[in-house]
Amino acid sequence: MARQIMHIDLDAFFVSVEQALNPELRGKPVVVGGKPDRRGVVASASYEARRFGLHAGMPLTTAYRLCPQAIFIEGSFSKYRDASQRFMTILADFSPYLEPLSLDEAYLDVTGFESIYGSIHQMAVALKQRIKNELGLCASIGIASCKVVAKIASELSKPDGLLEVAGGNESAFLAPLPIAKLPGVGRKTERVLGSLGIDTIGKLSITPLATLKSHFGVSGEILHRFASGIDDRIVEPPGAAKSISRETTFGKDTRDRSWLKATLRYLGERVGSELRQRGKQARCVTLKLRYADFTTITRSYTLSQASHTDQTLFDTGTKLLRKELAQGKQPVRLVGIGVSNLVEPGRQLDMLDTSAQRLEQLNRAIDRIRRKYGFTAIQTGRTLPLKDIFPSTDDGYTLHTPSLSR
Ligand code: TTP
Ligand code: MG
Repeated sequence: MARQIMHIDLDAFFVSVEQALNPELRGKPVVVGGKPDRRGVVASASYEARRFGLHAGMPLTTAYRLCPQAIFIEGSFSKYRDASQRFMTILADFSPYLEPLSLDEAYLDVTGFESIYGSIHQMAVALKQRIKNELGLCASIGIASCKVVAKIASELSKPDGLLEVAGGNESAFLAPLPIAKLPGVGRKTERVLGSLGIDTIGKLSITPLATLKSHFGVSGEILHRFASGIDDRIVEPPGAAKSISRETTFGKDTRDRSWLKATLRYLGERVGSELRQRGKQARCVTLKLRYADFTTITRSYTLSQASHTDQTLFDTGTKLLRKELAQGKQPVRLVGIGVSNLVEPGRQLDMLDTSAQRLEQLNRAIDRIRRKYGFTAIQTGRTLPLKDIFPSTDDGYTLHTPSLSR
């Protein structure tokens, strides 16, 4: 079933909270950030102030020069935090699949909710209405089949907007937009794309992948996917993925290292694919072993650089395994591998060397094949021993005990 995702962002958030509390400020150019003689910058500008060219990040002195009649407010964070909490509580009333992104912004997975509200559009209308009634704030909402399109839609619809991009229309919707509208395209990327003659998302989407990869490494692939309206990141409630792990108990206790490694590799690939699916990288890898006498140990290793490749998980897992088995304990009953300390991918443009890029591309390619043809459609040499032992389904091997996850 096609997904339905909403991106909700409050309009001129800090300013609007002030205006909701103080009617005198309504309909006027208002700036939150501080008095104009201060060295700070504009945190939020009302839409009336934006008509004078004011925007977030602008020095207050410049803002004053452009619009001396604006009302400049210091602002107080506790008010905004309270409003944010009430905002998120309202969203959670509409769908439990809520992923807050910042104080005034969240994704909501509303797939299937049309049966309750008549349509997703009507659901969004009801949501905006409640935010207006209870908080006195305006929300802009984008609705689409994936996060990136929903986010762009909500921004385009501002202020007080509601924009739905019908499934199938994603690329047509994105095509005419300037590339700067694409999340992840900062000034630097925009400049490089500009030098290649790419100024719209449409042009970006028809640029050969190889060209983008040669300039941006793996980020080039993400740019390309986003530009085509392809984004399979899920809406992830906070805390849902503090860690990801897979473990299994053997049919018979074992000391066989190649067998242990094959299982570790397989479980690591399961963890890796979920990690990439969630769009995260891990800083910590943990090996779990249970011995024949049920003693259970975990050993963790913190990576110097967060990663989400199967290779890193396996290399780190086997390093921990080798160290542990060197102690010559009993046969192993259970093996597991997990990742924690999950982070958003870093600024990859700066950091990636070519071998890391190749690995990452390989992982993406494997993920694509597996999404299409099933998990065991493609296998690494390491996991081959499992092939003769376990039956496989589209979802992977049926291990002796299910590979538990959290
Ligand atoms: P935004 O949603 O980016 O901005 P906004 O809500 O003021 O305006 P709109 O969404 O209608 O374009 O950020 C939300 C709040 O975060 C904003 O009200 C103030 C704060 N903020 C800063 O403190 N500094 C900044 O540079 C930005 C962009 C936002
Ligand atoms: Mg906002």
